[in-house]
Amino acid sequence: MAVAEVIIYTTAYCGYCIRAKQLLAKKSIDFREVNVEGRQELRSWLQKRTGQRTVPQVFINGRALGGFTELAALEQKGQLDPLLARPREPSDPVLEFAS
Ligand SMILES: N[C@@H](CCC(=O)N[C@@H](CS)C(=O)NCC(=O)O)C(=O)O
Repeated sequence: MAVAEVIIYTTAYCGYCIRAKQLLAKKSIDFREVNVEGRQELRSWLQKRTGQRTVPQVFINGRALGGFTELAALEQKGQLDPLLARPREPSDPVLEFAS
């Protein structure tokens, strides 16, 4: 059972976002979804924070993981579950835009 804080930044018509959410849902992982559409300040923050211009962007316990491709690669290598199993700690980064 996942206990980490998972936040995924998305837009509505985004195939990679759907695939990322499906992967998480298939694993019964609770996540918070933040739609960045029409939120320029949030989009700018996200680009600065991740160095990426695309969505989705997935964060686990405040750390940027990447998009669907990175999420799926971690899952395939068996490296996703350990990240999801670790609860958020006070020393983990706080996301300025988490809703
Ligand atoms: N490799 C990325 C691809 C993500 C991607 O291409 N997302 C599209 C939307 S589905 C996007 O943000 N396109 C806008 C752009 O490329 O600027 C992933 O796996 O998440």
